[in-house]
Amino acid sequence: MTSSNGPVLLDFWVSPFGQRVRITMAEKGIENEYKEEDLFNKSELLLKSNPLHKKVPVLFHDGKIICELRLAFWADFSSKTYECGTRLWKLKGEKHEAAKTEMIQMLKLFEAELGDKKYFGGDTFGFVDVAFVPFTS
Ligand SMILES: N[C@@H](CCC(=O)N[C@@H](CS)C(=O)NCC(=O)O)C(=O)O
Repeated sequence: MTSSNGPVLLDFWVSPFGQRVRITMAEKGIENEYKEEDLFNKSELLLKSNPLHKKVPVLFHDGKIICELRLAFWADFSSKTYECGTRLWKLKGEKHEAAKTEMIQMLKLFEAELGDKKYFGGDTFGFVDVAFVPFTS
């Protein structure tokens, strides 16, 4: 997604969330390329790398995309499938149909996030897999 070898931070200068990342990187002495995002005209890079929230900061490193405290976010999102699934089996008619549409959208987001990877974190079974797998039943 980016051509740089080192970490690349996609951010907006005044973002407090971005500043956390910048302060941490500075404290740890990690050099990175900085890309300023225009939040009023969001880039393809932002839309593709954080498709659900479309927010900065996004950190790219070693082919990985890190945003929204990503693993915690996906673990939390997996719990939301339960709430939606509950509506699926409890409700009828239009509300059932709405829950069905929502569930399909959620699963598509999971599918896009998993991509060709074996597990959510890459090659090893991890936190998000443990969080999500029980809900597939
Ligand atoms: N939970 C996110 C929050 C990030 C966030 O809210 N970023 C704001 C900038 S400070 C943003 O990108 N807003 C764009 C929008 O709301 O469209 C994180 O921890 O990174």
